[in-house]
Amino acid sequence: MRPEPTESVPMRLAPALLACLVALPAAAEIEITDPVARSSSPMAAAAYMTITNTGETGDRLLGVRTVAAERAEFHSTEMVDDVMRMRPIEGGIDLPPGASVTFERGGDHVMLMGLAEGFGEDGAVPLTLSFETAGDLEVEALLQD
Ligand SMILES: [Cu+2]
Repeated sequence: MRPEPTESVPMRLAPALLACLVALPAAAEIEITDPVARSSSPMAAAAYMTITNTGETGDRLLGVRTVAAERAEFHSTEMVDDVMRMRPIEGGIDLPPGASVTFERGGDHVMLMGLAEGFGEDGAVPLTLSFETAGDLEVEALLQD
């Protein structure tokens, strides 16, 4: 007797579910948790998440790109004379073994400028994070109000 061939059913995943799934990294050493995005104006948005190097070798976050905006870069935030100033983080971000970097509101963040038409229409923003060792990892940041 032959086993019945299993039928493969193409699935359309809801963005929320997708956001969970992409937390499983392509390279096992980098873990990305809670990726979310928030639009601050019709022109710009920021993305937040925690990136952890769970491996035993160091890595380095080199850059970010997206089809959802003209420009994507890492920013730091600092208070200068009671004014919040953002500036691009140059030269990548080191991730020694066991280290995490957290992008969060009011702190370091992923800045998206020149939002593409239909930005976040399906409730998520696709981001590609480039690592020196782990290579490119895809993330779907869940769009929040
Ligand atoms: Cu910024």
